[in-house]
Amino acid sequence: MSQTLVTSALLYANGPLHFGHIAGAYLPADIYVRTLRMRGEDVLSVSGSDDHGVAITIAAERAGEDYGAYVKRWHDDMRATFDALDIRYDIVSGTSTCPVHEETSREFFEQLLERGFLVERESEQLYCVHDQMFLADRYVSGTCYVCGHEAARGDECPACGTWIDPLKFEDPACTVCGNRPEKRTTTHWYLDLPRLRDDGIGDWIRGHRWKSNVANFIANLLEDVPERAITRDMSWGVPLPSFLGDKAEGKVLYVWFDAPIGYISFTKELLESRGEAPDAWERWWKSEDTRLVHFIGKDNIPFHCLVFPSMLHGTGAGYVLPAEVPANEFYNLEGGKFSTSGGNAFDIKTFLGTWDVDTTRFYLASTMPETSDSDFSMEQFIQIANTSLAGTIGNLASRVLKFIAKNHGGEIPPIGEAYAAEMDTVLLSECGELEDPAEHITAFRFRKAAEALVRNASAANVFVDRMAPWALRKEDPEKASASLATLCDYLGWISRWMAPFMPTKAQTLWEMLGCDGEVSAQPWPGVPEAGAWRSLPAGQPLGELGPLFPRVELPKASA
Ligand code: B3M
Ligand code: ZN
Repeated sequence: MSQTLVTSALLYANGPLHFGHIAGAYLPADIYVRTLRMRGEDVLSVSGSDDHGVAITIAAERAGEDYGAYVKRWHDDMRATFDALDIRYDIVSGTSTCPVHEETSREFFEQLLERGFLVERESEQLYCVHDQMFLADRYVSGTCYVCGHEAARGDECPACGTWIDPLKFEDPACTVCGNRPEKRTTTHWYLDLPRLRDDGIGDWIRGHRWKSNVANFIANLLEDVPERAITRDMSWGVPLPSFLGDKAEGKVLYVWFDAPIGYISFTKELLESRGEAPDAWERWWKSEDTRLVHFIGKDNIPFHCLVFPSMLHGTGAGYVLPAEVPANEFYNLEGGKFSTSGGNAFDIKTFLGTWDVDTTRFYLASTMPETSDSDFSMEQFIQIANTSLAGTIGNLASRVLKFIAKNHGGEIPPIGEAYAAEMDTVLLSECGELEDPAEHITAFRFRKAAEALVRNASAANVFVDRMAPWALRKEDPEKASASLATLCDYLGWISRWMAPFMPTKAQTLWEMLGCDGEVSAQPWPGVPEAGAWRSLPAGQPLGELGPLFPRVELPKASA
């Protein structure tokens, strides 16, 4: 039986989550997993924090905090944001705290070394005599030798995106003390990407069906793929295997080497915590039945479509390769980029103090940057909340349920055999085309899925207008009652369609209909088929009614 293993990018424990991350890699994963689960599929979902790397050590040093405490603070903040947004994973762990992460990462190193895919080299690196350390990545800065940008970092130029070789800087400076470093010899291990490409990963990449925006990105990647150093001279990270002896001393794995392995170590941690057998994780990671799906932002494409698959393949240990990498583009804040460091970001927890969580989730899903960059706009947020949610779904629920409360004693009216077929024909084929939102969700078209949900609800509003039960009640009470019973059943479908996007509101609607249990635990309904879709019994008492989606407006005086 097929099973789906879902991962969301491990966020650097170096700042808060913003809506760009959420719309990019976390909310789509959550909606996807909720949908698959309702469809009865076997799913495991994994995420957490990426705790290593120079960006983090530098920031912790500046904050005067020790690395572990600094990372924990941001890790906890990430969890709190997931909770606030109702984004759930089976496990949210961290690469510095997961008890099996070091061992798992070193095993990768050993397997790759053994199979000849790691190359050991002595090379010159920049060394700061003042701070007595080699200057990995961002510990050195200088003028970019490609574009002339003055604040290029040792790993990358923020202006032109070049992967920087810091030895080529004419004016290198230590980021910590500002002094000019000198060159010293040190040993590092390089991942032999050219060999891995020729060993089969190149063919796999060329033969794989990628999402179109991903395909464009990786088309050029293979041509002149370089060897990449996967070790660093620093103390924060995963220490190298001890059998390497002295030359490995004071070195750790490069953050981008150990981070994706976190997906595997977190899976092990989860299954162990559930009391499963020590090798239970292999049922997920080494099974032909697994569909591995990585939710990421576009800046992580090379690592998830080339480097990590190369590592998985290179171990020879039978790991699955990703089936889908639904990478999203960037999500901008009314035109500007969401950036934690640049300060141009909403604090999500503060935002949710004012605005409803499910409305926020729905808005983000409706504007997700699936195929091109998109914008978060407060004006559009209000508009979608008031038209799609309050105006369409909320209005439907309220006009139907209030009417029943008032005129039918608050109980679901009987359908009456005489009218059932006619009601089906009118609602299911004459009021608009109904679509199964899951068809879009499983194809990673979340915006279309959100539209389908609203369109399905609009069809019911058309049906209400056509039946006009308030008028029909006098001429043909039985037919009026049949139309209301039909609408109640249909609202039951809407609440199930809503559940992956808006779990709390879906549950509220479910309870308004007087239904028991969790709506998210109901089977996914698909689209209704005439004659075979009703389930609510006549006479079922409605639950407590209230506005499902109150209208919203921007505060008048916003300072
Ligand atoms: N931490 C980059 C990022 O947060 C990196 C992702 C790792 S995924 C294994 O965007
Ligand atoms: Zn220095």
